[in-house]
Amino acid sequence: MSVTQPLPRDSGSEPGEAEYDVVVIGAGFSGMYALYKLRGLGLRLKGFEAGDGPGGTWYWNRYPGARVDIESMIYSYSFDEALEQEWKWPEHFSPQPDLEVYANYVADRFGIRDQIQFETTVSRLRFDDATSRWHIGTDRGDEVSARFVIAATGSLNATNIPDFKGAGTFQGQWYHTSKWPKDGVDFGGKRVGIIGTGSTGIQVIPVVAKEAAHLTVFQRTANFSIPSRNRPVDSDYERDWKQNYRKYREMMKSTASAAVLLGQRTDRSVFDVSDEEREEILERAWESRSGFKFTGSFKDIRTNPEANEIVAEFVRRKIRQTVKDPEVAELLCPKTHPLGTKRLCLDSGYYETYNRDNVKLVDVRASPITEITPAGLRTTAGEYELDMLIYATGFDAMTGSMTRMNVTGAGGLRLEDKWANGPTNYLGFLVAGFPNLFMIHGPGSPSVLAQMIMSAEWQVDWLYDRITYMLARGFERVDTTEQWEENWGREVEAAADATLYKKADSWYLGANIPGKPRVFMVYVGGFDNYTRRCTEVVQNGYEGFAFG
Ligand code: NA7
Repeated sequence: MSVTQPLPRDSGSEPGEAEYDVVVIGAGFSGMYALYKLRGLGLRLKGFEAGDGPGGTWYWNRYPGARVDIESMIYSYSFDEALEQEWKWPEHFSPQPDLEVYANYVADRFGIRDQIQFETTVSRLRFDDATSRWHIGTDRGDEVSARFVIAATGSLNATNIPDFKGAGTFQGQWYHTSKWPKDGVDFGGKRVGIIGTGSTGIQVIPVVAKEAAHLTVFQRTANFSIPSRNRPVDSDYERDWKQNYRKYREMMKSTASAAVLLGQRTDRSVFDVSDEEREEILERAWESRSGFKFTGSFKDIRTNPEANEIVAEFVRRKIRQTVKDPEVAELLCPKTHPLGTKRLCLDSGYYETYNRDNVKLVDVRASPITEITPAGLRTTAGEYELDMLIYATGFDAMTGSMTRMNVTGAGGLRLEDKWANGPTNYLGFLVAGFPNLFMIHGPGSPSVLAQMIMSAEWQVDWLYDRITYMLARGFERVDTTEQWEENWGREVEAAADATLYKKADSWYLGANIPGKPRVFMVYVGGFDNYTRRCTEVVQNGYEGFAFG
């Protein structure tokens, strides 16, 4: 599409500032695609990325065992057919290095790398009401201005390191999984401690256990995990995908997860079948090689507590069968939240790891961590001596990457203040009082609950159309109102209320960060419904948008 009215040059930048039309923050899969797509508008684009390479999540999370939990033929870009055909994924569920290689390949293949300034963290964003421009400062002293800012900053980017007493006193090595050293870490001969048994902990624990002299796992909440049954991609499977990519991508768009293809939405209830039949269905799903399809076995797993409990008990039986020590097995059986209300984990030999002689599981729910000591870690039950401590303690999810940028909107409104009681926005894209600032995978969007590459492509395409619309009509700014934020907030809340999600103290709710407001931050109504709603509001004459 051609732009009829290019943005005027000299449009309100301050002296010394480099002037752009669009600044994209973050060079993960969303940010890279935004830079690629918006090129078509002939605008002056600039990308900033804190890392020294592209990939976002798959740049930062280079801990051993890091692996995507959606099949790679699905979890990959769809915007370029030649890319789909020429790329070869070695494994069904790609490990981090393969995803990083892919990100680098895409950055070079499409000339995106040159648009990005790496090793640069955006530290300040200020909107100027008079000129409708954003002024952007970085930790390297850059001062630039832009009409539009696209925050492709990731849902899980701001690390959470719990504020344990004595944390600075530890004499050994320590790491957070999402800021893992590029040169790797040698666990040989070490007594390692890992705090956290979320998706990350469950991936890193089996690998560390094999290499370390001893591993102590500090578990506060047992999580549900199912075997990924990862394997090399075989040629028949690959051929089928490559021959049918267009059809499959279209099918993905009409699903809740933008991912799973066949048989995803079933009408079958847990209670529609006999006990034997149910066991057989679950057993097949457990043995199958399709990851999250396990929770798609019945329609009511996510919504009905009794149905959920029956399936949860199936998983607990599997844990008890796998883990030889009954006490350890019982500790590993999740009992604090329904299955799937925290991210279901896909593992490679997680439960089996607890059968090793060099692995100890410590229950820090019963005996909480009281302090980090020079020699290790102390709980109310005693001290554990360690040479190395790994924090697999997650993220200040959804909001942290935004608020840590010091964002000031119209009239001096600070995003941190605006979101003091939880993030508000319209459609996950726009925050009232912060014109021309667009979020990809923002709070209130499907973000982590839909396949994030397709979801990002869809959101960027949608933004492209909105920016095109504005340029064609000479609009300089777009904002929304608190009323529309409230309306959207109610839709997000209602979607969550229709499920069991709120029954878990998850990061979806901000419950993992002490003091963070308890607001459900992910739109769980499904990618299909989300995209339909976003399309509808445009068709209804741009409901909720204030152009100026
Ligand atoms: P998660 O899922 O937030 O897991 C963090 C883990 O760290 C979890 O087991 C927490 O226990 C534990 N944790 C956090 N703080 C503490 C303290 N203070 N004491 C003890 N244990 C603690 O992060 P991940 O990185 O594993 O996964 C994030 C997402 O990445 C995942 O959902 C996928 O979408 C991919 P808790 O459960 O809070 O009791």
